[in-house]
Amino acid sequence: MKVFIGGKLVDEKDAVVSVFDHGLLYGDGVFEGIRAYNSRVFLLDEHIDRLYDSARAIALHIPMSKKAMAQAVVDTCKANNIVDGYIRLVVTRGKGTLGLNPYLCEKAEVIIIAAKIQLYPQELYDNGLKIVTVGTIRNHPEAINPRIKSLNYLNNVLAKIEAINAGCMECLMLNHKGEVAEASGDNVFSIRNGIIATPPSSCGALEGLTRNKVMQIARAAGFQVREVPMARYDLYVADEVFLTGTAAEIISVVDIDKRPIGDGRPGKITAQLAALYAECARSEGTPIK
Ligand code: PXG
Repeated sequence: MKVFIGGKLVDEKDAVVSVFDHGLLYGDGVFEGIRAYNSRVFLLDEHIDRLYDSARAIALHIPMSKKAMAQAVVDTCKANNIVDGYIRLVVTRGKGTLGLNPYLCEKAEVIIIAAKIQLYPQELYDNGLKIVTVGTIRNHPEAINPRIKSLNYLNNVLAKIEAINAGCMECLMLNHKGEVAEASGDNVFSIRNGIIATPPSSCGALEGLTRNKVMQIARAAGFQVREVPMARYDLYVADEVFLTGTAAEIISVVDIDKRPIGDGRPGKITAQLAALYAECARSEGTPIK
């Protein structure tokens, strides 16, 4: 495997970072998870825009133009013969001292890995996920704003640990006000009486690109889509609930905190949206070749 690091493509074994990199020492950096389908990079410009917004929010200067970054993603895919794959784009603060001061770090490090991912087994796409609400709340927006896709993912990791300890593969996270925020690595949607709803990013959700795409697809298909604050109650009484994410794509939730959602089976509208999403994924995007 070839990895992009230090401005060039190198062999996997030579793709190393310093132990003084603040990405490692402090989780100081930003990242994106991107999909490639059918030899095209899906939503590439949107991912790059979000990456640069995240970097701006943490006062991190990315030493490459957006155009050069997009080209580097495509080149890394090409070098690894990616047809369908998962790309991890990471920008760390770079090598610094053992002190916190990010201004002492020389230069941000840009890393691009193009590989594969399968988040959940097929069985869970067929039968749906069971999730639980966890005690770990989403980061307070004035501590680390959840809209920043930072390398500091302990908040999400702690939530994931609680989910797994409870026998679930994903969880529901609330914000500091007790409102529904999102899952540990996915956005959450409800459907009731044909109306599709998801919490606004101000409730502690990452502005997921899959979320945005699903809202766009749903509106184009004639559904009413709302971004509204939600309580767990709204999910418990929904007809359908599903999660969205680049890695997870669209997956039904059939049980939350031991309340079956709807009839306890993956819903019809969710399946319709998943089919429309799959069609976009395979036909849109930036060509790799
Ligand atoms: N919320 C959070 C907190 C995320 O990390 C999403 C929502 C979905 O966003 P996109 O833009 O991908 O639709 C994410 C992204 C994992 C994993 O292993 C998940 C993400 C990133 C890295 C790893 O579950 N999700």
